[in-house]
Amino acid sequence: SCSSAARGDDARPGDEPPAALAPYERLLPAPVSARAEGPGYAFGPGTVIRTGLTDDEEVRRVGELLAEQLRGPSGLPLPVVDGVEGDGIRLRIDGEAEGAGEEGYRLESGPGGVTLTARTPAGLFHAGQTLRQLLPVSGPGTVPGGTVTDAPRFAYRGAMVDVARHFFTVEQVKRYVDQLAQYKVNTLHLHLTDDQGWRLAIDSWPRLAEYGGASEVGGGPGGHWTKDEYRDLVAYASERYVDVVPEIDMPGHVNAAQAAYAELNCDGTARERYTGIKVGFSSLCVGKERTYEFIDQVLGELAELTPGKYLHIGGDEAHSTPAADYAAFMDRAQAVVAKHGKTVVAWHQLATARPAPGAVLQYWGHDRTAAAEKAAVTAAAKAGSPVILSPADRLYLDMKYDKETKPGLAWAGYVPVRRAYDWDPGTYLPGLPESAVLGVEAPLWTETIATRGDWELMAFPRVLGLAELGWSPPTTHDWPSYARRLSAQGPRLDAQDVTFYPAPDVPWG
Ligand code: TNX
Repeated sequence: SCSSAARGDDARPGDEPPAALAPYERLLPAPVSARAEGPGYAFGPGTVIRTGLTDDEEVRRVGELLAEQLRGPSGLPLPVVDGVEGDGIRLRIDGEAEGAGEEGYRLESGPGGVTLTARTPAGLFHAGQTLRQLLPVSGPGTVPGGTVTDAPRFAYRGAMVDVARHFFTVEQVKRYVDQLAQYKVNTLHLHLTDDQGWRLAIDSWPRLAEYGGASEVGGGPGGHWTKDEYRDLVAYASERYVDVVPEIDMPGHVNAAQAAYAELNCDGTARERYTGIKVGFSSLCVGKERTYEFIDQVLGELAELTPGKYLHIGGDEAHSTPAADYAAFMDRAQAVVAKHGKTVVAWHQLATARPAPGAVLQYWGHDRTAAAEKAAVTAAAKAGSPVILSPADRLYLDMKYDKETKPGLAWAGYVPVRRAYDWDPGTYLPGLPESAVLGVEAPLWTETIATRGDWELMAFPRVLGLAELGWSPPTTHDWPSYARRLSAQGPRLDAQDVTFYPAPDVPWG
């Protein structure tokens, strides 16, 4: 792949990476505890995956998926069978599994096999991802003897993609889901609409996707997803224990909708399509009743497509909406979300209006964000709004790594790999206790990103830092150790044909 070509010129075949890590030391995200002990389990042609009782269909599905993920690298048949007795890989649900919580697990490896135990199928899925990392990148291999006990630090570990600025296929998004889920990321936030394009078919307003979807930054053809394609993506993510949080951005970032429907404009005139990269120029018509019929129907259809509990309503950069109008609009938009049985997520600007009880705020400020703006977020958190941290100068995957990075923006500064990882979400915002932090999310805005290669180059390896910050206990936080573990992921990413930036601050082998 491009990454190995870019870095490997003086490495000879057979060279070990500097200080090669033993399997239990290279896990990423770092687990709560991992201990190597005694002889391990050798995978071979006879290895089976045992998924307990026949009637537990979900565990069976987790087993099938794990088998699929291990077959390619190992070259083994790995049949999935019922029952738990006997050698091999055993998946066990245990309602009492200590310390496991909703997503945690225990992995025990010895000569007779590897036992994965969790309270939930999600926990078993995560255990399976750990097992993948304990095996070699290719070939059957041996899982060394030992035990891993693990559970996440934060409930929400997310990544966002903006499919509005540039359109991407469902297939490409699924590929990202697989890449993320193997590092225990459990939420995919989809930025579905913006000035440049509307990407999801809405039955009651068909021109949103048909006309509003047929454009993108730079003047390309754009595109949109049908409801069936979208349902398929949501189901695919859900089988990998990734929840989809869909976003319809409002009251700003709506030019595509206003180009499709004249009635969404205060002056009753349809807007021209927009293919540039400015922000903050469009606004829904706050004083018009039709606006609220529109958001009710759109969010109603979206809620029906969404098994998860969150709907994201944007609320950022509404520079063309006066503050009082913004607050009045967001009151009504939040009520619409509640009416459809969902919980609001919005960008942190909602803190300056009136967040509904329990509305989640997504903070996207940076080190130079005004103290008053940060204080509004912590005040809302004290009043009951959980916070998702997406600091732009840490987790924005569209920020350039350094001045050499071709795609990307730099308004929040450069974000090298170390900067993306080396901070603490639990103490990041002054006055925001860790208990108010729902989790972390890394957004990928796509004004400058139009291809799978650029997408992956910007996301990898920084999104692994997000995965680690979201999952691993703070006691494991240590840049040199993280950098070594990250370097150990290089060959895995290469084997999966992931384009990643061979960042100079990481000791790649
Ligand atoms: C800010 S972050 C935006 C987006 C841009 C992004 C580019 C946020 C809530 N709004 O509209 O795409 O910066 O980095």
